[in-house]
Amino acid sequence: MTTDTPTSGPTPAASVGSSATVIHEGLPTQLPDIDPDETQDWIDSFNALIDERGRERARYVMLRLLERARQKQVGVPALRSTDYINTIPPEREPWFPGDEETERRIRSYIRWNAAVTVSSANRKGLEVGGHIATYQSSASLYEVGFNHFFRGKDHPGGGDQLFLQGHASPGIYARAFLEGRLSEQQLLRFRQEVQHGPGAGLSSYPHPRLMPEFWEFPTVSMGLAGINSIYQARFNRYLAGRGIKDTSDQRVWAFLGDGEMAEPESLGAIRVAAREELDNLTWVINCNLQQLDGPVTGNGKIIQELEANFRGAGWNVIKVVWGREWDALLARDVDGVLVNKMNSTPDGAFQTFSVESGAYNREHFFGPDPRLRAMVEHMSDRQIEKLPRGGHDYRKVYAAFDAATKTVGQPTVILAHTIKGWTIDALEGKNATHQMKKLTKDDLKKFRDRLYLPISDRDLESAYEANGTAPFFHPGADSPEIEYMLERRRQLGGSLPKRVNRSKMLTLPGDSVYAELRKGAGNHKVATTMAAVRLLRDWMKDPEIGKRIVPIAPDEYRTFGMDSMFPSAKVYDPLGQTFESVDRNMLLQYKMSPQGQLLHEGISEAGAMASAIAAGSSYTTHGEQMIPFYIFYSMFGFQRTGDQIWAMADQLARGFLVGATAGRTTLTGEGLQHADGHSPLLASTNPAVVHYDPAFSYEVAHIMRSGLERMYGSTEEHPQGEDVIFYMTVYNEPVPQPAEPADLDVAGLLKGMYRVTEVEQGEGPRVRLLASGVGFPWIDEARRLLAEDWGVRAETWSVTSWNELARDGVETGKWNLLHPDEAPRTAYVTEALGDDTAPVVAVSDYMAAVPLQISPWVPADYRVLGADGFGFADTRPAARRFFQIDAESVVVQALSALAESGEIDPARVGEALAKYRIDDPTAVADRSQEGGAA
Ligand SMILES: Cc1ncc(C[n+]2csc(CCOP(=O)(O)OP(=O)(O)O)c2C)c(N)n1
Ligand SMILES: [Mg+2]
Repeated sequence: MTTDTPTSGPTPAASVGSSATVIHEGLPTQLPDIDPDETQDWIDSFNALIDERGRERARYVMLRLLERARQKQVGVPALRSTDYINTIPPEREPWFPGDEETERRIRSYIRWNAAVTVSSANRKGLEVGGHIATYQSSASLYEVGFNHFFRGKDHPGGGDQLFLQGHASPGIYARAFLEGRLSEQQLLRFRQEVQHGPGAGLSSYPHPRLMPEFWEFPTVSMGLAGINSIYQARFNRYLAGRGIKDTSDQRVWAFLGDGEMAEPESLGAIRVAAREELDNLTWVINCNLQQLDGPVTGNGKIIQELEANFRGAGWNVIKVVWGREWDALLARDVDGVLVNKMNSTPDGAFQTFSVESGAYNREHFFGPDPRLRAMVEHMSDRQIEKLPRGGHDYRKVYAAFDAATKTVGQPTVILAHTIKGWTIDALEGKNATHQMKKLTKDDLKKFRDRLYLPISDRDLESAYEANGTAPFFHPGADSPEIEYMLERRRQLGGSLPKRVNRSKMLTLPGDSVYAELRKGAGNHKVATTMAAVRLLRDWMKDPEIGKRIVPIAPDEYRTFGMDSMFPSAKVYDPLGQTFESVDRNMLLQYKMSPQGQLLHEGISEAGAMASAIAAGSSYTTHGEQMIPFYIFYSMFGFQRTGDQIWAMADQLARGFLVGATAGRTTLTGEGLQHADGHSPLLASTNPAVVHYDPAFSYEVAHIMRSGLERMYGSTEEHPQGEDVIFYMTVYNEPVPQPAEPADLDVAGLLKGMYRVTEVEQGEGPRVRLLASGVGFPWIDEARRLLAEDWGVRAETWSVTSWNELARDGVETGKWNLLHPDEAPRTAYVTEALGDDTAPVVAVSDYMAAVPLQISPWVPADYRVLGADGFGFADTRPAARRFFQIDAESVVVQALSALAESGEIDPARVGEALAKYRIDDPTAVADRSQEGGAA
């Protein structure tokens, strides 16, 4: 339990691990009253207290009783919200070990340089935007962290992990400038990452991909820092549980905005952090009561609302609402009028009070109640105006951070009340701060005065005339301030943020592990999902990489045939298994363990993605290569968590995303919401994602092997592995699995297409049929029908990746554009299909746009069939007939192409249509299917 926060946290009886954990708001009234007279005495005396001393006093006594009950370990339910005051009372604040005045000066320099960075990025003719006000509200929060708490990469414990508010980046750059990590020129090139050459500019927000030695965690998509930080902290525990790394002395810090808390991903996983007792996690929410264009909850109180949410979820909550100047006032508040005013003033009003004068505050905040007015009679208007919010009081913030790091058994959230744009008069508390990106000469002068900076009017004006901005300020590398801040960072393990890659590459398994899949399945039909899981299981037995694999699934392990891993690999749970499982007598019983390898995420694709990101970036965040293998319903991958996959790419995380039950017609019976006809297209939009859609188990083997080699192996071009993510779509439909052909074109397979069957010798028209994934059997059948019924010879191609083929085409075009004097290159599709003129018909279980991606490079008549439109529930044959993607539809499409080119009599197309009735799904009503259940 917390030592410094007497009014926070659940009661000891409700601590995790005890049976009372599940009681959230229980009242003991259902217990039989064993002494009604005694109970009545207590109630009577409480009534008397209210009658004689009033409700305020009664409330006070009740709160004291609750506090006492907690101290005495009586399990009363926790309060969900407390008064609108600091959680840590002044008498419990710890000694502050720093030099407050030096740290104030450092903060001033950083504030100044941060604002000038943004302002100069908006000088005339450049105008690339930026946020000024956010960092000004959170400067104290960050600086307490940097000077006293955040441990760097060289700290013996391994260092802390920082998720920073993305649009506070100017402040983080400004600190790095003072520390000598960034130059003035780089600050001037904020948000200009290309025009000055590679690496010369600074990225707008924390983008590890763009600044790979600086930023570690991308955060600016609101909400993702919340959920990702929780799963990062959990993954740190997992690494320790698995015996891979001691992470016990590492802390995850996440800085978030109060507006950002409205994103479902912000609050959606907080119960996970509480349930798993993540006391290695601290959130700092910068409660400036504003988002971009207005108040967060003008009529409400965001700090109170968040407090209730977090307390209800089981977090330790520390509110830092008021600066020290309020302490004396609160100490005199014997009637509770001040607290009452604080409790009942809505955020919108506080925002107004923050921009108005002392006189206005005296009149409207203190004024209406004579007792309140009297409380500030001794103060000048100026003093009243200067009464600060808690998040700007360095010592109060220090006390909160200190308490957070000493809290055991719970994650902590610090709710810091701040003012947006604090210290810049032109911005403070205004709704339109986001629009103001540039400071005028006057604004800058006032700002300088407020920060007590030794910059002369002349210097300021001449810089302004020269480039529309102010000069940066650096006190000199040997100034006491810089020496102080550098010394603090040395003590704490080096500068932050910083990204390092200290991992060792892995020795990867050799041929033998792939032999099984390459053998095929003889007469059996096997789904590609089963093939992938089979190989995964064999990988997990490998002495080198086995323990580094992190299987992840949101609830669906059984669906994907992975329940066989339960008894051996076990499900990770920090508490182990405290109960006898219902299936304990079964072979494949559910088994939990603190050393468990499987991450079983509940029904949270967002949580599963956050785990995949943590595992996939472990090579850099922990120096330990881990291999996430995240398997999910393909519909709920890119469609639902695409933004997280984008962040995964930004974080340079690697790993396998496996869209199982892929396709619009394979997941028979599930229908519209489940039937994925487009995830390859969504995947194509992420530049780091390499998508494959294998048809055969031997293709699965080559693709998974290539993924391992590219991401976890060392090559000349990528000695530390490639920053890509493998996305593989696999199906639950059993299909024939031929053995790998002896002369398999592996290079073609990995580039995206290779020929499976050659056209037969002989006379007559020819077509070429292309299919991916589960569509291959359709073209195989079409080939037979074309030959038997229509005398048309067809060759078949397996397209393993429409996306990679299209990318190659685009890149080839660009290369040719830039090299007019050299022999033009040929796109791989064009090269593979050669100068043959036979028409090409493509089909897949996705919308037509997926195969259409390659059309510019197909050197012949190109026809595409696709599953366009919403899915529905029915058998596979019915669905395929409905979309016109089955074998018969391929035949009609092929004939139609041949008729148009004059190769066959056009009447034959009508004949085929009449024969197959491809426009009529009822024609397949009695056709059976196998292996339907998902
Ligand atoms: C998902 C997403 N939506 C919108 C934005 C645009 N955006 C950037 S900052 C911001 C306001 C953030 O407000 P808050 O979280 O309160 O942070 P503050 O600047 O007040 O500290 C918004 C909406 C974004 N970055 N991400
Ligand atoms: Mg805000």
